[in-house]
Amino acid sequence: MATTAVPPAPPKKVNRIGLEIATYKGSKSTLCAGCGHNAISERIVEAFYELGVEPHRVAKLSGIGCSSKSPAYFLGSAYGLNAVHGRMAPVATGTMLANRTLLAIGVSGDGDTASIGTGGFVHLMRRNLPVIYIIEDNGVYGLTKGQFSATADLGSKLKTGVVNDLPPIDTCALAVQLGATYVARSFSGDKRQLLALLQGAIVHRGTSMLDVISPCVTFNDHEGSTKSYSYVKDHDEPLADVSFVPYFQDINVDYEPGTATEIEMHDGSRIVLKKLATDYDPTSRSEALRVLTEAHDKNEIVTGLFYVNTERENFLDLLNIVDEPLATLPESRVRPPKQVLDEIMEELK
Ligand SMILES: Cc1ncc(C[n+]2csc(CCOP(=O)(O)OP(=O)(O)O)c2C)c(N)n1
Ligand code: SF4
Ligand SMILES: [Mg+2]
Repeated sequence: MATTAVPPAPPKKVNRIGLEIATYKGSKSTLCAGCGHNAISERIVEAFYELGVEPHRVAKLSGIGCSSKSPAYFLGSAYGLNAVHGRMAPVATGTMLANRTLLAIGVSGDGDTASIGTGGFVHLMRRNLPVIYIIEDNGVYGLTKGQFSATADLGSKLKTGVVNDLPPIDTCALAVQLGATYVARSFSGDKRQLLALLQGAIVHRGTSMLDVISPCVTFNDHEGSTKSYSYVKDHDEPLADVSFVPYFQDINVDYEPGTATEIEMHDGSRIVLKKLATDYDPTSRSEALRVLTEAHDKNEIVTGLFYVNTERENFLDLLNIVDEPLATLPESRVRPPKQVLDEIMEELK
């Protein structure tokens, strides 16, 4: 009797450090189907997988909100701390001071950042703490049933007909003005742009602030909302076409001379920005603030990389923080010797 040989299973696809994409996923999402936050988690999984970051090197931080639940849905084997409302920034600061070898990714909401967490946000930006700070921006407090947040646009309407009568806080303009060194806006529905911007943020050694417009399908996806899928698709004006080339891939991105800007990141990776309608210099803070102010005045949604600065010293270098996790340092390295204390006492006599 003839036997049919069972074909061998196809080899599993792995990244450059031999891990499958499943290793970069987290628990099953409990957010609403179609929520923009789910798409952002998917891009985070892809970005870390493609760059071959070891998940145990990553610390995930968040506050409270549907957005702040997201870290549960990516990098299941990374460290994680889900803090209280508006406290992602201080917790991220403490984490990086305690162990600078970690790669911190913080996920916050527009409510979590632009109201209760504003103090922590502004100080993190001005310190240029190395962290990827993502705002999953839907213009509402999704978790508490859809009240306007401080990023809601003037004139935007709730389902009940209530109109927002306050101007929005532009978290990108604030971040640029305060000193963050990688500032971008994207849309959860723009897979390509968001993935490239996330990869750039992962290799950047300073504060990367990504405001990602992320529609709330349950409370803010109707006509009259300026953060709905259809509104953002119709009004999205990308500054440039963004590509990311990691340092370990020798790829040449094709472009005509003079039609693109290449930015070399600390590790040798490159961000290539192909010009679209306008000429734009992402290394100029004043250009970034001009574009953001103009977009605000014209009610336009401009997306892309607004500002990048690979020169400014980050907070950990400024403080001369040692490489070893602080908790592992022996007493002899964290406590001044007796002789130093004696000298101080002498001076006080
Ligand atoms: C100190 C405190 N105040 C208020 C709340 C209630 N609360 C929970 S989540 C939230 C806002 C969430 O909005 P956002 O950060 O935009 O996240 P989203 O749910 O929209 O993703 C609020 C006000 C809380 N949990 N703690
Ligand atoms: S309520 Fe809105 S923000 Fe929260 S999970 Fe549902 S769609 Fe997402
Ligand atoms: Mg929100």
